[in-house]
Amino acid sequence: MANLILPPTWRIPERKATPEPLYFKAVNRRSCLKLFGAGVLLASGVLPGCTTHVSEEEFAKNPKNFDWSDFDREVYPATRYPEFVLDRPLTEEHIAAQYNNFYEFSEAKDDVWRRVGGFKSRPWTLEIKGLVNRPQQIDVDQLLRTMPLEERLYRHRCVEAWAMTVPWTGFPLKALIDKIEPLSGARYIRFTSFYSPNIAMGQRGYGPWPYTESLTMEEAINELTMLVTGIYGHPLPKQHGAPLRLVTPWKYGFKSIKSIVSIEFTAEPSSTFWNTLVPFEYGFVANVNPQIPHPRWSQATERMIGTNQRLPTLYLNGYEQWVGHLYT
Ligand SMILES: Nc1nc2c(c(=O)[nH]1)N[C@H]1C(S)=C(S)[C@@H](COP(=O)(O)O)O[C@H]1N2
Ligand SMILES: [Mo]
Repeated sequence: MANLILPPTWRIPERKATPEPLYFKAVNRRSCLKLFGAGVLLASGVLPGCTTHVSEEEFAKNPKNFDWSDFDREVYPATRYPEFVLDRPLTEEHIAAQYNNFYEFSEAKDDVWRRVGGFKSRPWTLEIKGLVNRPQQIDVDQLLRTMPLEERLYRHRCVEAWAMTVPWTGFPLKALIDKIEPLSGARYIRFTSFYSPNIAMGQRGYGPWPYTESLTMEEAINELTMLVTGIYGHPLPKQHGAPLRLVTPWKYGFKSIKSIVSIEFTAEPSSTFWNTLVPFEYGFVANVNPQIPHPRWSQATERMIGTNQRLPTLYLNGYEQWVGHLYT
């Protein structure tokens, strides 16, 4: 799928050489053929359909994308938190699960889900460090036992101008922050993703790896900010950032760092992956704002994945009522 987030100078040459629509078809056809085998495809006449997506049933049969623990199976689905209602339909699960940004595994959005099989998301330890009273290492199952899991329907807006609406399961980051008692000097939080270049081939390419992100403390304790462990009523599949990722729905999607291994409380803002790699295109704050165009495209509208419907982009992605006061 088109790699927008990187400027043209970073794109791999073969992709630039082929006009985009042709490239899409070629990739999808190749992947489809791999998945089903050419014979079945031709016999069933499914081939033209392969320019879009594999079926939901086929997706569910891909067990390597799930490392669920026994405890996981007990806690889902979590109760839906009614406060967050959507102005648009939910994105279908198999659509969201096959269109991902996860540069550790692929630059192409439509094949991340096929490349995460070798990644182990369990057992998983989250390290909490820096300016806190209770630095600690927590096993993710243990964390799930102690945090108030709930489901929320959120909009998600990528900086590349595609969007989706999904039911996340997780807990407010504030619930964790309250337990670990940050020191008064802690003004920012730095999140770090895993580093396994043997499994995540993308980490052999341009960096700075591992992927990092950062929020101010005010943003981190806002009730919208979630640490997410599940989606569509079950634990996260790996392509969505299992076993634990951030979700800040009023910011562009690149802030919502996946597969987090550490949370560090700091006095100063820290460097982040995209801001370091392409500082002139991706800022630290990264709030959704239709009036501030990206240097290479407009942010005034967004394309819903699945339906391709074009919708106007809202200031703070429609979450002004919750977070508007942080930016006046
Ligand atoms: N570790 C890591 N986290 C990441 C990314 C990434 O490449 N690596 N991509 C980000 C971007 S640009 C987006 S839009 C979202 C996509 O989340 P999704 O694939 O679950 O829709 O993840 C974000 N978190
Ligand atoms: Mo993104």
